[in-house]
Amino acid sequence: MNRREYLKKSLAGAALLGTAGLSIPSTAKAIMTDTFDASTNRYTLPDLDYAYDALEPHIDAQTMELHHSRHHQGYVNGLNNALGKLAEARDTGDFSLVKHWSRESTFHGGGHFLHAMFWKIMSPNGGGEPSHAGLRDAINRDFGSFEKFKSHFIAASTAVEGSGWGIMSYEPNGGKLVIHQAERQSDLTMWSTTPLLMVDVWEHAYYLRYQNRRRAYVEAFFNVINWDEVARMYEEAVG
Ligand code: MN3
Repeated sequence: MNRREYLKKSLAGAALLGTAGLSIPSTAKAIMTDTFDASTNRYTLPDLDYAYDALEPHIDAQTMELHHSRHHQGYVNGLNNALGKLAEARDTGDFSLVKHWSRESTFHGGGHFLHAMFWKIMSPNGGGEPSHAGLRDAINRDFGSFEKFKSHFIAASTAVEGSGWGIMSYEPNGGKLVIHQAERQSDLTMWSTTPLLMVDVWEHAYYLRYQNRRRAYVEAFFNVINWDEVARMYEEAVG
């Protein structure tokens, strides 16, 4: 996709966001669909909507160029590589490295998604406070005031242990904005996903019946999956 097409799609996504209020998932979906090239089955690095020096003096041009062209590209490559290795494992039936490639796909997938969104939520014309009434009201409601939100966000972002992110998210079940931290990209969540199917693998979920045989428990779990409910949630997530 060239820059013009990407911009057009981004603008369409922004229009959608306007009608849906705080519809962060639609932005996430646009990122993950716009950067996926179905013809090669690979994710691609999205163009920025502005020049590398456009965020000066707040973020310098060299940092932006290295961050986008080297670091983000590295996550895109890592994600494609991991997804390829997992496809290979499905073909050969050799899942001996599934833990490694699952970690890699989550780490790099989280990195790709968060960086693509990071570029989108910055602008040379940014700063100040939100003018969108719905977002302003939600921040006031959920954090007390814009100033309190800002203090909280800065404190949480500054205090991330090691590498990671400070994040404000929409928590769709409670319908609230939340601030949280991510260590590394993702430990171990991929932020663009809406959970549809999950199995509790804490020992408390299976130890009495299966002792340390977690795999037998997960295999047995497939006998009790309510696929009708999974399908209903899938329809909701797809919209
Ligand atoms: Mn980064």
